[in-house]
Amino acid sequence: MHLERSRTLLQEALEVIPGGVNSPVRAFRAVGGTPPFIERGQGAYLYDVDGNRYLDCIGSWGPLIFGHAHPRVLAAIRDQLEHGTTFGAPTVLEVRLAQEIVEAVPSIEKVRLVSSGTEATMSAIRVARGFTGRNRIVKFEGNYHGHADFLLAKAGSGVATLGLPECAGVPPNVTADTLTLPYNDTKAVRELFAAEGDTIACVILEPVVGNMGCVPPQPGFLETLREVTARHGSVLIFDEVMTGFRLAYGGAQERFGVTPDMTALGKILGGGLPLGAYGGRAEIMDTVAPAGPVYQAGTLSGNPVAVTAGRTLLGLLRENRATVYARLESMGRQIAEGLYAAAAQAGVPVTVNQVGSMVTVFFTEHGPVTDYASARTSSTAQFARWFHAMLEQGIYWPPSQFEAAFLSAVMTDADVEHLLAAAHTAFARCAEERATS
Ligand code: KE4
Repeated sequence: MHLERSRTLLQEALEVIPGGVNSPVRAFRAVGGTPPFIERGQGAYLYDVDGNRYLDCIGSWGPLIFGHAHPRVLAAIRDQLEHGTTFGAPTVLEVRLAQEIVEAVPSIEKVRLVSSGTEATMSAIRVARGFTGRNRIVKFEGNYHGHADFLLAKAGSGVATLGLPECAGVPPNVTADTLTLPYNDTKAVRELFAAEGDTIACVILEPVVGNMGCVPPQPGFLETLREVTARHGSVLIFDEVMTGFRLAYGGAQERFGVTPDMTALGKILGGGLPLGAYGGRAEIMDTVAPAGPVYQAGTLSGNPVAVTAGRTLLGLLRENRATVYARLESMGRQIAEGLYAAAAQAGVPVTVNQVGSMVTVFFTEHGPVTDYASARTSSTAQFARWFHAMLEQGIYWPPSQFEAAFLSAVMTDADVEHLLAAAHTAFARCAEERATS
């Protein structure tokens, strides 16, 4: 596999863009090597500037559940472009998308569209603070909710990937009201709320974590959060930017049968274009300006082109609802079981976590991985070796131990076989390195 043109482009990029990338995890700092510069995507595949083809197991970090350049999505975008790209004024399109979100997501009675997942979570928390009149928020170690200052405490994703102790530039007073608990620690949640529940504005979490690698909620965890927040008048926020429309059409809250007070959305919602949303009970959302006193705004919020892309992708999911989630589930399970078997055959100890079409291989012999502490027992060096062995065989896996892979509905059985065959070779190479190191 040659990457000459990517190497050249990376040098140019480093001259004018911090780290050469517009989002840290893309830089391959956690795994080393040169990130391929991508020229185009088509279906389940990416093609880089050196002519290499990859099976895409990232899908732009979640949005592309039906793969790249889906013809229905492209056609809808082209049609909308003929009418213009943005108006900064109300349109029927955003009303229709809002109606579709209300219909799809159990917790959402009213919704505000924004342009990213960060905006969605940041705004949801401001609304929860405004609605309750309280300041303190609870998040969980290894959960990432975007890069709003007050959320960069023990975050996951790029913060975990880069091993940043905390984030420079965030004044201590800004995170002073951010309490962080271990994920899945029901006892710690109960103790905190018994002692101080009436001071907590909200709890925000990834109902299935993707940002420390895939970590599902233990039985009773979501139900406990629902119980204690209701009892103490705190707002329960599910950050479903990653899980929304992926783990079920109604997201993790539909899959697990636990309805939060508010939900943040992104990724799939935008159909591959910049779009996020936050919503919840009408009495909470009616505090948002201009209906109420909590201010939030955005020049391109509800952008008609992004809304059109998102509505088209949601339409594809609705049309295929009976089959697409079952397909993603069975493919996810087949890949998880196949990865585990391949690692066992090579004698490489791993823990594989999988929920629906989210999968992570943790290179640890100290499983199960149920929280950030157990996730961090993984060998990032072993993961890096495995990652590059997969990449050299044409499998584009997330370049971090602390991220989840995302499967797409356009992957074929042959793609799955290719992935698992590559994994066998990659684990064998890890075993050789272990033996000689
Ligand atoms: P954005 O601002 O990147 O659209 O969304 C932030 C966000 C919020 N909540 C969850 C659960 C998320 O996963 C994200 C963003 N996820 C990362 C991947 N782990 C995006 C990739 C990146 O940062 O480049």
